[in-house]
Amino acid sequence: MYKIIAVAAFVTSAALALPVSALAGATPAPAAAHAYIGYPNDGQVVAANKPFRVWFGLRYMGVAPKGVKYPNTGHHHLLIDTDLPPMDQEIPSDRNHLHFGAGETETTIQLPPGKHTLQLLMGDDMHMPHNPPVYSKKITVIAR
Ligand SMILES: [Cu+2]
Repeated sequence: MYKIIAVAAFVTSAALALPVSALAGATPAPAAAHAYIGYPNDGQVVAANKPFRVWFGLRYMGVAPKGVKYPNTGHHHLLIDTDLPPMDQEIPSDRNHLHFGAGETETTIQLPPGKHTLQLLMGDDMHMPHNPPVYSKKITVIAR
């Protein structure tokens, strides 16, 4: 009788574990990996409708172009005025989710007047977030 109860408990915990593992992509990332926006700074004022440079920072992980599967690498995605996308799906590609599939570590963007947010999210060779996902702090820039 005790044996049956133990098996039932195991099955329950295994079933509960499934949705958790589905919250990230399949490609592992080093636990220490860390993305950050080197420029602009959080709260920085930039000129509206004028190009400015955004620097992508990454520690304890490497950059590889899209389609290249190599351990502990990925490519940058710049999220503009949006929240993090689902971590178990391919990162969208639109004006709010820019892919840097050539392995770029900086870009130039311009923003209309107002308050905007920028955030980096790493994706693997298939544009999926890693496990655990590697993303920067979301920063605010003011364009005026
Ligand atoms: Cu991508």
